[in-house]
Amino acid sequence: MRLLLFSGFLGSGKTTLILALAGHLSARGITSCIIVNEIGEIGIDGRVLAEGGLQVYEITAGCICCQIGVDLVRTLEEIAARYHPEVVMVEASGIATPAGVRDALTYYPGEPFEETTAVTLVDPTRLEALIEVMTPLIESQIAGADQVVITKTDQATPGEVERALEAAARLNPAAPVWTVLATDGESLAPLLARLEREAGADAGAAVGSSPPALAADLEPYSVALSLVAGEGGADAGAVCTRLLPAVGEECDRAGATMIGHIKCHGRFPGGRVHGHVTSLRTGVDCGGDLERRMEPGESMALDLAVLVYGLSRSAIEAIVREALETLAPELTPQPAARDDAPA
Ligand SMILES: Nc1nc2c(ncn2[C@@H]2O[C@H](COP(=O)(O)OP(=O)(O)O)[C@@H](O)[C@H]2O)c(=O)[nH]1
Ligand SMILES: [Mg+2]
Repeated sequence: MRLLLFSGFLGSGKTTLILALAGHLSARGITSCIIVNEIGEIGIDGRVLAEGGLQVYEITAGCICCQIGVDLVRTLEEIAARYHPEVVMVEASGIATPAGVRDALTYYPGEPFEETTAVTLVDPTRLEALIEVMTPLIESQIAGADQVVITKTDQATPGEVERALEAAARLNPAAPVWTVLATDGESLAPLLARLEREAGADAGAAVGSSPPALAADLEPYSVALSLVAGEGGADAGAVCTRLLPAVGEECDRAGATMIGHIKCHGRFPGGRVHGHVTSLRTGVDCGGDLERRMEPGESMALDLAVLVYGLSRSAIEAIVREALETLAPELTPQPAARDDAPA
């Protein structure tokens, strides 16, 4: 069993790349399992990945690098015993570093996970701002990588891509650097082929030391809601096109120092929708059955996660509550607990 570890700040594109790689590996008959570590009690990525028919384990109680490394080791043991896949892909939380996760892996009692390839994703549209305010985290994510992947080359300016390449060369001159557009299979193909080889080869990277705790002013907020369509029915995509931008803008107005990742995943009788905001500049990115109408009385099970810096959980909760009012009377939160909410 080989381990591919994906690090990178919140919203840098880890889940998107893992989905593409999982498809690539399975098309070649290579068995894989995925471990997703998301901070906050409700895992959205796990749901998205599992919908792709993948074998997914979620760890949401904290960060596997700084708080709950033991959960990662236990999960790996369980996967090894149950499935013995050829490849395990780990999506580290956005605030984890490869060195921190590698430290946690030293507690793994067996042999199999000594070969770990660390892949760090870099979002060039936010890199400069992030390096400024979160220097140790962002620098050690890049420095600890065996492969550096610069994503979102479609949204970034040429100057931003250039500066991301410079940062990678400065912080980690030995690592190969890839520039990709994750939504374009052709742009991803060489990287996927390389990761497939890494998944089968001994990468033998050095073990670093963990940086200090880095989550100081990030209070992750997540919530599972039932939203009921009013008398006129509802636009299923409204949670993505209206709710998420409203939450992002209000967080900004309330003094958030950095938007990490605001994301949602909704299921309703006619389909599902998902949306992401990683910066106000690039706006909301959404997908799924956005055009579907919900009939009056139908309900949507919505998972929402707000990972922003510099606001308290209670402030974020109030912002979400108010933003939900912008949907009224189209979609109204139902007070009763949802029966399909993740445990
Ligand atoms: N335009 C563009 N969007 C991307 C790219 N890669 C990822 N995204 C989007 O960035 C957002 C965050 O991606 P995700 O994979 O969830 O990031 P994670 O938090 O690192 O797992 C989503 O809206 C993705 O669709 C890319 O190469 N180009
Ligand atoms: Mg993710």
